[in-house]
Amino acid sequence: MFAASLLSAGVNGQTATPGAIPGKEGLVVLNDRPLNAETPAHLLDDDTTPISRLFVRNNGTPPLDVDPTAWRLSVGGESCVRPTTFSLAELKSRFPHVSYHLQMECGGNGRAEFRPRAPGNQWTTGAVGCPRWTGVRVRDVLAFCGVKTDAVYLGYASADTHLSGDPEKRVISRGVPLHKALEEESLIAFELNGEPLPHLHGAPLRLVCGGWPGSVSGKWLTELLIRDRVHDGAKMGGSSYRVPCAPVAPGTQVADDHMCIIESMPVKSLITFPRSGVSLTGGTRHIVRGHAWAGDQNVSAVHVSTDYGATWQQAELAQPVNRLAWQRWQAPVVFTQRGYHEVWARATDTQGRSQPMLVPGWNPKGYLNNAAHRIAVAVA
Ligand SMILES: Nc1nc2c(c(=O)[nH]1)N[C@H]1C(S)=C(S)[C@@H](COP(=O)(O)O)O[C@H]1N2
Ligand SMILES: [Mo]
Repeated sequence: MFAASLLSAGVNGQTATPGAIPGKEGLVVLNDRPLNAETPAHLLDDDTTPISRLFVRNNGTPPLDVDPTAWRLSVGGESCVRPTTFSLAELKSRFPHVSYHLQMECGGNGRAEFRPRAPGNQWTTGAVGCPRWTGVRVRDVLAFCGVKTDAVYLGYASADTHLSGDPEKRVISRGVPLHKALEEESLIAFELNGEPLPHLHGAPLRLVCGGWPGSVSGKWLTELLIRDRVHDGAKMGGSSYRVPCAPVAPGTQVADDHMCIIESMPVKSLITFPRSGVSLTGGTRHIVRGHAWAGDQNVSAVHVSTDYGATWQQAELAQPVNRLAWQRWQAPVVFTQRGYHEVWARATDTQGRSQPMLVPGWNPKGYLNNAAHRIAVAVA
């Protein structure tokens, strides 16, 4: 085990509580009220993240007794021409069904590494996944309901309840600018990997806008609001899912009006094979592999180093299966010396921006840590 040397490099040293969440094998529970759990890097090796390995991020208490036949989605807001309420059956029968692999990463993934410490779930590397979502396009539904020319934003409302139990308080009600909502991959999803959406992931309906912080993808979706202003629901203001508009020194208190909403997520990658801490034989080729993603952009290159960044080799990189899906990379490595080695991976997006080696821009809530991932291996 190399936990001591890689404590800051991911969930590598941590152990999962077996069976802590039914159906979620090997996830590490960070909080049980509300439930939040992340996935160790080596369990994210699949091209399509299985439901059993998809992280869980709840801000409140999921709704009880969800009856899909009684579920309603209402579309309205001041910039909606024809406010309409749909049953699940109406949504499914009225609009074409589409499926996309969409990567979803929590804005706070990597928070555990910020110093001074940022409050909130101490995610290491595992609040990310790329499953296959099926649903109807947001834009088809909005076209049906009519969008006024002054519309700028789409907000959501959900059926989960506030931890305080106060029914007046909304847990979270965020959204995206209209241009993001109208992309062909933005979905109102009812299936995950070909199965009905599981309860923990927002059954029976959720919004999915890939490449942006997971918080824009509202679960247990009850309402869409076509807004003539930036949506002002719960967790749109203050320091929630926002970062200083201009960089600040670590530990600075930042006034609300100097905070800006996070949009597309930055370029990032994971090493998903081998698992950190394994023993490998020296002198032979080993394939190191993982995934890389870059918000609204594609990844243009991934580089791997086994000598602490002194030299880098370019990995083989696959195209995404569709826009906003993560991309598989792999590289052969040979260790000629015995002992302790690290493998580092670093991705670059199509605009030439690479992952930093160290934690980037401190911010009050610890968002957007896209530092390079590293693992350790023992060479015998
Ligand atoms: N209604 C509702 N939607 C929500 C949340 C929530 O707490 N309530 N959490 C958001 C956040 S912060 C993230 S990262 C993703 C997590 O989705 P998952 O739990 O399906 O992985 O859901 C988003 N949608
Ligand atoms: Mo999140």
